[in-house]
Amino acid sequence: MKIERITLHHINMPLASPFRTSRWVENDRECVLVELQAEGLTGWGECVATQNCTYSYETVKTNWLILEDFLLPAILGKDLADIAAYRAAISHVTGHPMAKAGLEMALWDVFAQAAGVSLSRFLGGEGDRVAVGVSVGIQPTTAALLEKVEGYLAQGYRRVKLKIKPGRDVADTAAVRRAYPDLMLQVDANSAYRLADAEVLKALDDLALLLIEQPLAHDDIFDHAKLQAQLQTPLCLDESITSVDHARWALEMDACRIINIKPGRVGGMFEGKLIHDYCLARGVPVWMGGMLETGIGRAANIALATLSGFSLPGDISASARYYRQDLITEPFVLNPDSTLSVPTAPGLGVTIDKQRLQQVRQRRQVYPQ
Ligand code: OSB
Ligand code: MG
Repeated sequence: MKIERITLHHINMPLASPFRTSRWVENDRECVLVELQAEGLTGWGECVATQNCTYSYETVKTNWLILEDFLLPAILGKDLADIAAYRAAISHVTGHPMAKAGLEMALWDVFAQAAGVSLSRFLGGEGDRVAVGVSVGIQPTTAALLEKVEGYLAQGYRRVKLKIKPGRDVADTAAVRRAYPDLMLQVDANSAYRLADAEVLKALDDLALLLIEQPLAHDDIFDHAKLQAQLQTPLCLDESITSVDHARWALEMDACRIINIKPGRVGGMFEGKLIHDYCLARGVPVWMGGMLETGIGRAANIALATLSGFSLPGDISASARYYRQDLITEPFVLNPDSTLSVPTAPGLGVTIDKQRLQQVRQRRQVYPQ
């Protein structure tokens, strides 16, 4: 596949409501989109970094810089046989998984289109729906949280993830558990705790949670192993797993018992599939994480989540949970069984709303310049 032309778009989409985690707030989704032209086909990709280095060190501007200076020059004008050839062409670039993943997504889209199949089938996935849940940000009060959760349950979500932080953890989670004894419930701390906080986290053991996500630092597998030894509830790592090697290290150390896979965090769907395959072989459950993606990144996440090892519901909610107006002509809607339908058209299977793209675009650059 001859890579002829790549256009970067810097966009900023207002979120329907602010999303508050333990350490930062997202008010809008600012990100880089990749539009790639090859042999008459157009592929789209989305880099998941936001404007601030909060979740990881990458930002919208570092994504743009790494793409412009290193990744695009490595493939423009080249003939790439497959995704493995792309990985080989950029193997000299250290780090910056989100920049790499955005470009890789556009290539997956093009290769699947060339094969005439949906991205789900191209990746080896099966089924026409994926089980999903909703990630609920930290609310001003416990009462507000209960109201928010009730609203999502009324919409049909059957799995809820609560963001927690010190001081807004056990009581909030216990209140939701009391209101919904059978709800599939889990929490995500985004690295807000230290190992010394183990006593607080142990109190969560009584709340029948599916998992506790990333309580400790983003670069710490060691203390997570010490923490897991003190807990009944499975730990799930998000930020700490950026490659299949990290997954292996974490599982061998018993630093977690479940893994959240985000293609953007691990450098793309290829690496995400490696983690999936590794965990499936070991009997370790995985689930699809989310980064408040637009319809483009959401379509990719849904496709990867059709692999058989994704046994827990993903953070892949309907478009309306994030945006009043998405970037695609047919937004994702929640099915009554708390699933989203898998696009069936070749490639990502979504159509970009060009008018919406123009409204939210801050900058556009075509390569080669
Ligand atoms: O830690 O999983 C996270 C959103 C942005 C950054 C990090 C995280 C999240 C979410 C939302 O929890 C998941 C989603 O619905 O996209
Ligand atoms: Mg997380």
